[in-house]
Amino acid sequence: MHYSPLQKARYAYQPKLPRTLTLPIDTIVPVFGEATEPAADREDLHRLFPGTYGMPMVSFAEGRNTTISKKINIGVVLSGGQAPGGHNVIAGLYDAVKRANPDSEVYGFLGGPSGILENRTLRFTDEYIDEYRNTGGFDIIGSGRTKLESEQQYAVCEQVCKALNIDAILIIGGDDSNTNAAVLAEYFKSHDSKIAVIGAPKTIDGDLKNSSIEVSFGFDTATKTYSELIGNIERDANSAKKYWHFIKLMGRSASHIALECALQTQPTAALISEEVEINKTTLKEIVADLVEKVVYRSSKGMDFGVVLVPEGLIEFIPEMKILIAELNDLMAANADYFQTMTSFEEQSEWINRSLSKDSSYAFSSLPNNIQRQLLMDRDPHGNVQVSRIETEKLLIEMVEDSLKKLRSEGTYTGSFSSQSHFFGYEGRCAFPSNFDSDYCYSLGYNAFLLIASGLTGYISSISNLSAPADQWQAGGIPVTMMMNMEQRHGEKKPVIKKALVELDEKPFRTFAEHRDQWYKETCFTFPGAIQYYGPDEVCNRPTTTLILEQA
Ligand code: FBP
Repeated sequence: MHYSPLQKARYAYQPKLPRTLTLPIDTIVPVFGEATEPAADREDLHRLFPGTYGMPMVSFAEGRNTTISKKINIGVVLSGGQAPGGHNVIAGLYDAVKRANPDSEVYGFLGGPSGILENRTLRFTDEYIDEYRNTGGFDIIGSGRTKLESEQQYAVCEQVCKALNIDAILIIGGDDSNTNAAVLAEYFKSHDSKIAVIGAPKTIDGDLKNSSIEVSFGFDTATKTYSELIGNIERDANSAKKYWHFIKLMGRSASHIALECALQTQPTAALISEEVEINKTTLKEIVADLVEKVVYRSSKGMDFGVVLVPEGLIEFIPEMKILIAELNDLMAANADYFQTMTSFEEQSEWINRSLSKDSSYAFSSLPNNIQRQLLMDRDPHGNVQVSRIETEKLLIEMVEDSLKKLRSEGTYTGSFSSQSHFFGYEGRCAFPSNFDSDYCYSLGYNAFLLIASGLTGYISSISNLSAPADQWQAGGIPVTMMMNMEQRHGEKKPVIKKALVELDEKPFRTFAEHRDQWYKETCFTFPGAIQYYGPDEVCNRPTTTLILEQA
């Protein structure tokens, strides 16, 4: 095996822990706070989670722990999209488990939640774990998007865990996976099974956060990676002064990634889906605004720029949201019939006939390639896969059309030459920043303490994250406290609320205060590559979003 010098150096990196977690493991004890309640839908949630509702918040403090060295076996699963730091959650868990009792074991379920259902596991050893410390990716055990959501699946999970003598499962996932983890915890409890379920907050999208979870892991590294690339493109744009770059950024729903990258790089323009939705901005209006910026800059001799486009934008534009919802329903209800249509012409003719008048108009006004992308396979939830819709190209095409008109009217004489980019996969498996290395290791270490404290239905929580790591607070949050009831596929379901960008909070307000200046002048900033070694302010700075939120 050949290792790059950075890989070797990262293997040797010792992640920082909150001060309490650096104590000898048998001198850390749980401290229970007040009973918790969710902000809404209390009756429904209490009825659905009789065994795990209302549990107290937990933190950890110094004290004699006489039970921590009990032998225990834990299974861990990675669920959903990759996020830098996942390997360290497992390394942190493993180190804590072995520190408490070297005879305890940690198993990895292979390929995501389906690894539990199919009983595919590996048993971690020191040598195996050491190959993955402080590295990006989820290849340590692989990930998958199978949902654990039926009683039948839960019964299989119980059988598999019993067969392997597994006492607890750590589910590392996003909002849906942690919701399902809480339902599984409740299932085990109500079936008198002693198997515990603990979650860890993962997703580069940054939309699993609330008053108790300050940020999901991976957001820090992914946004720094994209910002480096955006900064490089800005320098290129500013050097050649001949291209408008339209950059689509991952983030299936929320625009946290686009907003954070905008704060780090000060682009010419950045669209924020949540603002588009609140203002009910139509596609035409979005394009008109971009055209205004292109024309203004051109009049000042700046025929170049950088525009950030969040991946989920298309679903937040009012007429597109209705169109996509109609398409999802139509395609779900006529899945077999739809499969029989072999040509795109046949499909689009049938779609146009079956849609409402407004949606049919919206659909037919889109370029062919976008229409095709809207008809592609749905994800396991029946939703359109926004990462495969080339919104950045759609915007370029529409801006070009409008500029052509202006040119023919003689009101625009500049040149508009464009380049399109999509940054998503580039950032999901990067070497985790020091922040994500430390945060993830702490989340995993802390998850063991929750399990060893006999808890279930909790999410591992590390808070006070804008402070240096030794001042971070370790604890656990009952998942039911973060839930509410939402309509999902025609049914009311308990779910962890997805955190979208809040327009009245500091990160968005800071962006909104500056964006006019950013397009009127050229204010690009160049964050450069993630630094792992060097001065604190260069290597250990959290995201601007986190700093502004906690200022
Ligand atoms: P998670 O929510 O599972 O963390 O995944 C988020 C994400 O990275 C989105 O930003 C993106 O839309 C999606 O995954 C892409 O999924 P896939 O890896 O299946 O192409």
